[in-house]
Amino acid sequence: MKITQVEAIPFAIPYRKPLRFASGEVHTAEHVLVRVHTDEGIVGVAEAPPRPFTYGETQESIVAAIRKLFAPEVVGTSPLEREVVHARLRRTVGNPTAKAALDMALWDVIGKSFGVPVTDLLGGYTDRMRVSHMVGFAPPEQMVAEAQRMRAEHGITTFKVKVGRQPYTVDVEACRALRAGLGDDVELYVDGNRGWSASDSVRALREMADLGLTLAEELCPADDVLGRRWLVQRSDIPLVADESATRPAEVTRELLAGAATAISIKTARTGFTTSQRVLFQCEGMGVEVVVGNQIDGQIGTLCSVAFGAAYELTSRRAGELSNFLDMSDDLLAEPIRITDGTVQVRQQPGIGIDIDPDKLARYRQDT
Ligand code: MUC
Ligand code: MG
Repeated sequence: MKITQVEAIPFAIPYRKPLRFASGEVHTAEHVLVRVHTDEGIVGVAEAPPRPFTYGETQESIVAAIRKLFAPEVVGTSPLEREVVHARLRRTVGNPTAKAALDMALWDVIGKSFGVPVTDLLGGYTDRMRVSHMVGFAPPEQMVAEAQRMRAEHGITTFKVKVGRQPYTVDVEACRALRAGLGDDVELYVDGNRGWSASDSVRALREMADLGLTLAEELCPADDVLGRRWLVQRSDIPLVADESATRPAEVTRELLAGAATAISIKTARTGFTTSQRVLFQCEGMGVEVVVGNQIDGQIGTLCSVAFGAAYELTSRRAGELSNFLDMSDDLLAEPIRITDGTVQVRQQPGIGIDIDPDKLARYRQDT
């Protein structure tokens, strides 16, 4: 089987409610649908979310990188030659979400050609993931109301709270309101998106010590090299590297530097092939992981579920899989359902992404 064509289709779907966090905000999902066609008529699908505040990519740059650089490199290869494909993609630096979407679309082709779900090809550990919901910046009472609604409507009991504002006490108050409003039987953890200094972070964690937080993600910038080590030494909970650990070498650097003690794995930036490498690195070093959210739509969420459910280590913690709920619509023919706080792996060959052609026609921006 040979790859015959790679499509990069820009589309835009507004959010009903924007997600706000310390490094930016998202009002519209301006993503890129990636489709890999083969000479056997199998089509693999995934999506790339531009996140300029994290990777420098834009929707236009992703489309250009795929059309001009990556498609010519992969057309003519077999979808099974993943090492060949990746060696060629590595000739171009950066562009993580463009490369990741292409990688996942290849795995979708492979799953479809063997007639098995990608989760089973990857590791086949389980058929579902528990869901963690990210709560963005808003007045505390709105943050509490959102979390309560997620619990009541979807059974979600794990919440990642966005922090990193100035002064840090604004976020301490929001976390306090969430604990008071939700009670002790929910899991709460925080993500600063690099918004605080190391000293703010230490003070904030001390002031929230009674809230039972389980993780603290990317509280201060990766370039605060000694500050991050100092913070790790003063924290009672794992410090998760996200934006500072976007590829295997960065994971190694952060962990060996003592600057982080857990890793966020995002299929949106490392696809399935490189996410596997990051996962096995963490497993080998005895480091916990979280399946993170790149503010994914439903296509990206199905990719995270397919990967997260494949392994024991990624299934231990709830994955961040619910923020598509704030989008006004999506491209899937069959929307994802979150029930009892879990999302099921689609039991069909590949990742299980069936695109609704009418929705694609409505939201695509290249026609
Ligand atoms: C997250 O975990 O940080 C916001 C910025 C980003 O890079 O990803 C999202 C969620
Ligand atoms: Mg994060």
